Amino acid sequence: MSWIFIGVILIQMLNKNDGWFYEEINGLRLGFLVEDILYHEHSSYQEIYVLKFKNLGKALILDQCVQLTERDEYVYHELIVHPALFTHPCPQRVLVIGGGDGGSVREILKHEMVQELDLVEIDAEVIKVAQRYFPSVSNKLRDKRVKIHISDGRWYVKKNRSKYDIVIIDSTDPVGPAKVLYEKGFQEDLVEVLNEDGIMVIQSESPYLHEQFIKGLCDFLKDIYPIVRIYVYAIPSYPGGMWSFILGSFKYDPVMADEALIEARWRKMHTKYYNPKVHKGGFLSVPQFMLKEKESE
Ligand code: SPD
Repeated sequence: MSWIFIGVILIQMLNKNDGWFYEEINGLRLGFLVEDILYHEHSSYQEIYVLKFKNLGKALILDQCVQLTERDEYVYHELIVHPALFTHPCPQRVLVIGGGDGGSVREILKHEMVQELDLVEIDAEVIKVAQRYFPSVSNKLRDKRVKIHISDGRWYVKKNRSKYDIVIIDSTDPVGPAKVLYEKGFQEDLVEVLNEDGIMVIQSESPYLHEQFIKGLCDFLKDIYPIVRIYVYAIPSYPGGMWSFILGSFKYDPVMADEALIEARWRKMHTKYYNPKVHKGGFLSVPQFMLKEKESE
């Protein structure tokens, strides 16, 4: 894209929004001061922006929703990956659905036990953009353990016959092409690609803005997995500032995981947010309003 064109968009954006990018959701507006527009395209699936925000660095925006900023992406990516991978005693085969920016892949490959990692991303453009603008996030996509499949996660899961220890749903919000990933039918299909002691993690939106959505998701996941745990964390660039993940497991409970064993494995890697105390604390400090028992009182 030419610099003149980028300049025109920037001027239009500045005029329209006073130089701010706003993400709007359920009556709430989260604003980011834009320093530069680095990329803008419509792929076959979505509108893609790379913006430079003041203080937060470059940001990847898909269909007007911030997916990551350089400043705080590690919070999301460490927490979508490590609680599950440390709960499983020997995670060797991992499947990521979505996650074309490579952040989850980078975190998964910190685990020496992982031998094969399949990444199923529907939109090849996301991978290209991440490799061009976010090298610190996408830098492990070319690792020899990683196999990239440009495909719809739903069809990949239906057709695939091999089994995984861990499946991570690192997708966009539950609208458009990603909506199906949050439906019961897809989650039931996932069981077929998980080992008997497998673990699934899915990004699950804002506890404040999507309370009913989270409850619905937890309810049907409980029909599928004997162990379902939600955990929350703070991330400044997502609306509401608090975000959540849900973990479903057939055998291993993250709350019961041996802290000394986690500690021994974790000592061999570098993380900025996750540590063994965060692991336990995340699952044990779920706000009361999110607990089903309270709701039914
Ligand atoms: N509303 C933002 C939800 C973001 C979920 N996906 C982030 C993808 C980062 N790999």
